[in-house]
Amino acid sequence: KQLRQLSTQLHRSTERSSVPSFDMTTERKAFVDVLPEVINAVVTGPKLEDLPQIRSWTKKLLEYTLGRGKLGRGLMVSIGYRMFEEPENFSEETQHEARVLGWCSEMLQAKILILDDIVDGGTIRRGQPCWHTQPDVGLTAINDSLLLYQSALELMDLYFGKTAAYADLMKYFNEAVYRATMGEHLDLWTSYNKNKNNLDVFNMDLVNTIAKNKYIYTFKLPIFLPLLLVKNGKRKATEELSNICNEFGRMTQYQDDYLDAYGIETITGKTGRDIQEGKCSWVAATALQHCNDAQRAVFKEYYGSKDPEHVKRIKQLYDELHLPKIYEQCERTMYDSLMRQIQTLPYESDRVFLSKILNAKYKRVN
Ligand code: DMA
Ligand code: MG
Ligand code: MG
Ligand code: MG
Repeated sequence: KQLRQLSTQLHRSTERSSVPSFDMTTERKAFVDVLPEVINAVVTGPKLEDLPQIRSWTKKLLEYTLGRGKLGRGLMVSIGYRMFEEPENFSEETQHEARVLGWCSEMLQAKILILDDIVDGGTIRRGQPCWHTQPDVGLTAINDSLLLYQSALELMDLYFGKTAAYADLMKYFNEAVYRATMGEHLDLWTSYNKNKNNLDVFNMDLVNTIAKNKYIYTFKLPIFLPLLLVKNGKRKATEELSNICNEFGRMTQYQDDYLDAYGIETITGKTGRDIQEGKCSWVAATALQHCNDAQRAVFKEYYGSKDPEHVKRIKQLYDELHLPKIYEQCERTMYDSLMRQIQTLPYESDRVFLSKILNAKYKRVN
């Protein structure tokens, strides 16, 4: 324990005195302003030179799927660079590259969401019809999802292909995609609809395993990416930071699941489908922890049905079990525990950065 204290003191004595500040509105605008350059770089890329049809289709695809997101991942990359870098090493050129990289992580998110909406039967995303429901798209959306992701990889090749960070960039993206794909697999294959009446696997452990995999690309990726652009960034890419990212992912999944049942569609920009699809969500697993036998029978009978009356009955059960109150307490506990973990990080600017993310996510409604 003494050694740990000593090492923390040593770290703190070497940390810089001033924490870089940023204004969210300004940073968001600067980030959004890079999008036309990013789209242009993709469609004027060498591989599309003789393919005008693909050029215009890709442009349409990128504009439609990137335009209306919350941009949380992209902003984490761009703000992460500013916050993780020592002021004397900061450069506007690298800040610009961080924004491009931020858009690559937004493209990965858009790729995942196109597929997720197909397999989950989604219809509305970010307040507009899902890409696959567009009249001229349909199941070609599967190929578009790949096109979108390959565009992100191409972009990274164009901007970072000759840099020392390139191999690690690829490694991080590959890991994130692999994990998200495994998370999606578990999410789909453990649904109640696929295992009717078998609630053995429907528990919080499964919710957490799904979350851990699904959300690597949401926190670990955009928080570790800027460390590849920071001078000596690797020394900050610690296991402690990785654990914090996992906890962020868990909290985000619980929130996403809660908002699926209790969110307001015009605010979340999507339609809740977890009850209909029989997902092993935080809400379902928590409900089962609190059910008596009669309530469990109701769950067994009506969960995983598309009949609106059945969905209503499940939501009524959630209300009877006071899910909103349980959620509020659970979110608070996770917030406190994450804040404590963040305060153990050795650099003040990192603590400030991660606390800001946490405060922005806490009690989110979309
Ligand atoms: C999909 O989970 C998310 C990832 C990370 C693959 P989800 O289906 O619960 O997302 P959403 O509620 O946005 O459809
Ligand atoms: Mg899904
Ligand atoms: Mg979904
Ligand atoms: Mg969801």
